[in-house]
Amino acid sequence: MSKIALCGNPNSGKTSIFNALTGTRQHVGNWPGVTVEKKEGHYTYNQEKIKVVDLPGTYCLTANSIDERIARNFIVEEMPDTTIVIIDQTNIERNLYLVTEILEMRKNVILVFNMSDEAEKLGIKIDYNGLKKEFGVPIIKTIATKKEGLNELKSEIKRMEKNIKKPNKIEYSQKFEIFVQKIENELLNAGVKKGDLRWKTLKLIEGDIEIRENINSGTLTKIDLIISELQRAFKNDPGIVVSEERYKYIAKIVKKYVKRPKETIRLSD
Ligand code: GDP
Ligand code: K
Ligand code: MG
Repeated sequence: MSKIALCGNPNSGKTSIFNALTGTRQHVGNWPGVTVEKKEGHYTYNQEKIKVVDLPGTYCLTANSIDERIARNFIVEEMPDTTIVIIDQTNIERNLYLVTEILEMRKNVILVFNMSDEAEKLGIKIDYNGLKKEFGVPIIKTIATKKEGLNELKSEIKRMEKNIKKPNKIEYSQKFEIFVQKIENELLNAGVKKGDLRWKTLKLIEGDIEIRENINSGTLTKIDLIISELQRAFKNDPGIVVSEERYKYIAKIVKKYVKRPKETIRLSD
């Protein structure tokens, strides 16, 4: 049975998508050891059973809160066959932050651009084909509350299963990438899997305690030296540097692929 995970910002429409996919075939429990609600369900497509897990809503995937840790550990450890990110198109910059993190972590990602009705009302126009090429992952437009786009989503999930695909690499500034490269080399020497190098490097720059715990102290010492170099070069807290790099990238692609009336831009400021 293949397994898919739904993640996204709070209020992006995750639960609505989950309900639309699974209907009444769902089970609500708790994540092990914590009182955070865990929703699982399934649906059948072409006689195949697909398991769906609704992850806690998060804006990013640091180890700072229980919700973020649950979502991240599920994505990293349980390795869903497909990871679906639900995006509220009326709040695209903030929603794309999580997208950059997921794209760095996982193969087989589908982006669901939800709230298409609200976006249309606000006059937001998105070049979905452009974004699809930029990210190298499928994009499905939905109105979860009306079940619009759900069949397309199911068929894309099916297609993904047979066609494992890595998203395109997100390139940050050259100045920043030099440090990323150096840390990736240290992690590679320490035996970290190739597919984990980039996201673990960014997490280490953010100071992520859980990732640090799993790296030998010799390697950590070398990495910490590179991070202090970075701090000096950017004259800023390394965690802030990472989020600024992500937002600079997001601003660049939003400028390229999203058109909004001026009033909408002012409202979301
Ligand atoms: P979650 O926090 O990500 O699980 O989001 P929910 O599924 O609970 O949705 C948040 C709110 O947005 C609810 O009031 C939903 O009814 C509403 N909603 C979800 N999807 C859509 C959509 O496509 N269009 C509109 N207009 N509302 C939606
Ligand atoms: K709403
Ligand atoms: Mg929910």
